[in-house]
Amino acid sequence: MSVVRGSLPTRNMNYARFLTAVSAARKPSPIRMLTELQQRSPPSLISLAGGAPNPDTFPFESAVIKVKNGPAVTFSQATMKRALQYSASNGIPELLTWMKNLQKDLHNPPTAAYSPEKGQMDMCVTTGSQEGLCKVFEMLVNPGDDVLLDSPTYPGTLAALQPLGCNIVNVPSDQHGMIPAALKEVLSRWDPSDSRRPKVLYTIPNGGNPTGASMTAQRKKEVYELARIYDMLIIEDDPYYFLQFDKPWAPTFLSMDVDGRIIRTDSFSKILSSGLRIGFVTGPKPLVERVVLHIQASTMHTSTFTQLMVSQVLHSWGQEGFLQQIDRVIEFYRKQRDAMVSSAHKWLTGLAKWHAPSAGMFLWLELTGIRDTRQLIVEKALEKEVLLVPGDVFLINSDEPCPYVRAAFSLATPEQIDEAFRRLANLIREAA
Ligand code: 09M
Repeated sequence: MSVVRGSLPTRNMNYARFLTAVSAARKPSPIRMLTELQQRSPPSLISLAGGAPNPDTFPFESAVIKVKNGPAVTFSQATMKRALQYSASNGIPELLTWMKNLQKDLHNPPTAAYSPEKGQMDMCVTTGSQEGLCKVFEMLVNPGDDVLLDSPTYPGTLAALQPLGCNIVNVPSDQHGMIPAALKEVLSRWDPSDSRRPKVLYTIPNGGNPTGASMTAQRKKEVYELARIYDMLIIEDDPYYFLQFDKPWAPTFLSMDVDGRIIRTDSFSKILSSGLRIGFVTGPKPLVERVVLHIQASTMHTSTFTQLMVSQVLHSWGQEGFLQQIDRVIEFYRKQRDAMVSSAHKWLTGLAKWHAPSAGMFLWLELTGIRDTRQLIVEKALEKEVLLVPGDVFLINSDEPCPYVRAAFSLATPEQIDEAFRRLANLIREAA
């Protein structure tokens, strides 16, 4: 054991300890193994082994997709054949390599230099980060397990977790996300050697959905140290990482990961396209491999077409061009945020409370004098022609009353946002 960066010596992780029986039982596809054998053989080999269809029979021939800030994406006939064909379950190699380089440049994860069994950083492509999250939870969570997260949280996470029959334990949070002292308090229910202690902690570290909260580097360090003491994995769900309005961006959990206990989900949904469905899981190789085996048995892989399209744009931009795209997106959302916050001041002062978010696309409003916003939104808001998400959908127990609503500043124009808050103010005045 050697002492690196943190206060505890680095641990040899026992990844098998974290796997559900279902995940541990996954085996590589025998046909895929033959394909790999074939790739290592001389071209004189005649293979009748592959079960892929013949792309010459497909109707699509070639494509040119114009790009706003750079050369067009062009699929020649040969590229189109590849785009229309099955591909590797972990993602197409050129996209994976590009992303691994980006991940190393942005986060400099200590695990990049580790051996595979010790938790070397690995990545796979997923069909949006939602697929990655869902498969990560299914890999790790057994019925009856305690899973830690800071609620209110993203309903997609609750939807993936709750059917697994786990017990979701809330860790208190504020406008800077999960509170380390509160986590310590929650964890004090267990002994660090208790076999029933929680194995998994989930959080959205930047521009939290729905709260807009972003964690400071100090908080992340403290949470990471607690995860080390209790030997937990941290799922860092960070789709709003690239939507941080202020630079330098806060260091990520991945950047602190001396043990190989961080599973990070990234998403291109907020920066390149949500409909293309491109996300990434980054984590220790023994765990990423399990996610890939699950992909192999379910979707087989994310659309090759979509991956090639994205990969071509990234390669033509280079990292610099990619970061310029991010800057354009940030500028848009920063203006939107400013517009929403200024309309909130104008119309909602005294009627609601909020913290201006430093990342993401949401403002979390606590409505004054309203115990539960569900009825208000479901019954009265539509009458006034304004729609927000009632806060209870983000709670572990959605039956609890919740005085909050989530307002997204992504799609409405500043004028629409202003009018929406004028209408909301009337609604609150009438209801409170
Ligand atoms: N609302 C998300 N969030 C959302 C939402 C959405 C249709 C999606 C956090 O595209 P992916 O798979 O990379 O994103 C999944 C995801 C993961 N983690 C914290 C997220 O906020 C996406 C889609 C309609 C409404 C939606 O409201 O918040």
